[in-house]
Amino acid sequence: MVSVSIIMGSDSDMPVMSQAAGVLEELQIEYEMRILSAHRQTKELIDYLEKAKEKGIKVIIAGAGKAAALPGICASVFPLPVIGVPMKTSDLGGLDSLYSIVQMPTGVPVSTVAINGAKNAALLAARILAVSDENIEVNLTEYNEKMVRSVSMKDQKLQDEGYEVFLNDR
Ligand code: RP5
Repeated sequence: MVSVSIIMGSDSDMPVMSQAAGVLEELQIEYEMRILSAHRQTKELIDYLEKAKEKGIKVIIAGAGKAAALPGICASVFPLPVIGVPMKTSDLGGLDSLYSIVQMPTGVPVSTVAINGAKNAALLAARILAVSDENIEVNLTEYNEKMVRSVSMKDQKLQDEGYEVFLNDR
C-alpha cells in the first residue's frame, strides 16, 4: 500500500526529488510521485491533499524552490507529517526556498531538511513509518549498517594507500 507521497512544485525539481524515490525504493516503501504547484495549480493541489489520508498516505515529502509555498500548503491541509525539501536555486542559492519552507507559523509544522536534502527527507519519512512498522525498521537498520561499512571501507583504503592514491581513484 502506498504510504508516502512525494510532491514537487515543478518538473525542474525532479532531479533532486527522484533521490527521495530512490531511497524509498531501497527501503521497500511504496510511494507515489506528483507534480502539483502551489501557485499554479492551487485547486488541484488542495483536492489531492484532502483525499491523501483516506488513500493511505501517512507522510508527505514536499519539495519546492524559490517562493516555496508547497510544503506549507501541504501541512495546512494534510493532517499527518509533512517534510519539506528546499530546492537549491540559481539566483539566491536555495536560501529563498529554505526560508520559505522553514519559517512556518505556529500550529502548522513542516519538518524541513537541508537544501536539496531529498535523501534525508526519505530517511526521515521511513523513521516516522518505522514507529509502527517493524519491516521498515529492519530495512532502515540494514541501510545504516551499509552506510557504516561504506565509510569504514573508505577509511581502510586511506590507511592502506594514502590520500594521494585515494584522491586519484575518485
Ligand atoms: C517552484 O518554483 C518549483 O518548486 C520550482 O523549484 C521553482 C521554479 O519552477 P520552474 O519555473 O522551474 O517551473 O514552484
